[in-house]
Amino acid sequence: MTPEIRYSAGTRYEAPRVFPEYSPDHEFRVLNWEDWRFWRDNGYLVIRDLIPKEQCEELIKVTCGYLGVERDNPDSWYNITPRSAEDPTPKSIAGMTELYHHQAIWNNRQFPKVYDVFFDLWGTEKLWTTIDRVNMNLPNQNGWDFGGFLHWDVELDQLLATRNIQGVLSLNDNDAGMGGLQIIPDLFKQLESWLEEQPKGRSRMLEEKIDFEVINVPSKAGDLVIWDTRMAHGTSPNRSTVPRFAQYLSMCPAEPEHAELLEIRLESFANQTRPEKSGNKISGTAGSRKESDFGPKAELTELGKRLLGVQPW
Ligand SMILES: O=C(O)CCC(=O)C(=O)O
Repeated sequence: MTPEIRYSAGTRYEAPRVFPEYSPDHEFRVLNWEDWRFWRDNGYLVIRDLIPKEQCEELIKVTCGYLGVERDNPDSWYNITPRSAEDPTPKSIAGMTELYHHQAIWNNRQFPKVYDVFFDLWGTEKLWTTIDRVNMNLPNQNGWDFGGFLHWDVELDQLLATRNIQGVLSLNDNDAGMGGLQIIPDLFKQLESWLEEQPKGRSRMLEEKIDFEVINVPSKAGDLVIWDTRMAHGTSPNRSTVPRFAQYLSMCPAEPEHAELLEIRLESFANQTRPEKSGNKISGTAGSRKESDFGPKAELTELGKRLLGVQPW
């Protein structure tokens, strides 16, 4: 039986893909050879100052507006109960906020320098953006207690064959301990032998203590942090007094020949909803708040239309 195709953020993480091979004299658009080497050796990379601070600030404002909270008023942050199956509020305990299509989100996706970074990473011009959400990860205080999580987004039996890039754009400065991305680079480097020791069918959630160091990746507003999908990763607890704001953002080779996926993407944009097919097991539950009640459909540039798929490459 062919396994069911799984989609995440409007893309297919397990699609058969290859990373390009470059030589030191390769002409990158944004990255350089040292970045490239670091990325391939360590499975993650921080790309500094990619998005102007004003665009980050705008999206923080939009996120707070959508959630009905005031950025500088801690009393207002904890009014939304974390999403559950019985109560599909627009935000999870980890801060995952069900907002996908606001103009401020698309402005970051269709920002040409972001596209140029992913052109460098994939070595092809024909890219699609992920259609992913934003995050407001609250400080653990006032009884709010988020312990963080670590996981992979693909099943472990598919992991070694997967070539995919995930990414998160920091909207505010994110020092270690402020609830940002956490990863395990040493496990990434020894993944094959570690997997050999795992029981068949083990979960892709990493809940037990392991011998590898878990690191936080500090970043500044406007930095994009990318990681290889084979990297165990997740959101860390916020032990500061300031919320962490971020937008999940990545790109991958376009798959217009995949009619079902293209339809999911176009419908998601047209209806201002999360990209999904019924039965998708990866994403969380939908928020109760509708994006279409919150703002008009985003205007796309020529690049944005191609990154969505409404305009072919
Ligand atoms: O909050 C983060 O930076 C990590 C998010 C994450 O685990 C994911 O996108 O799969």
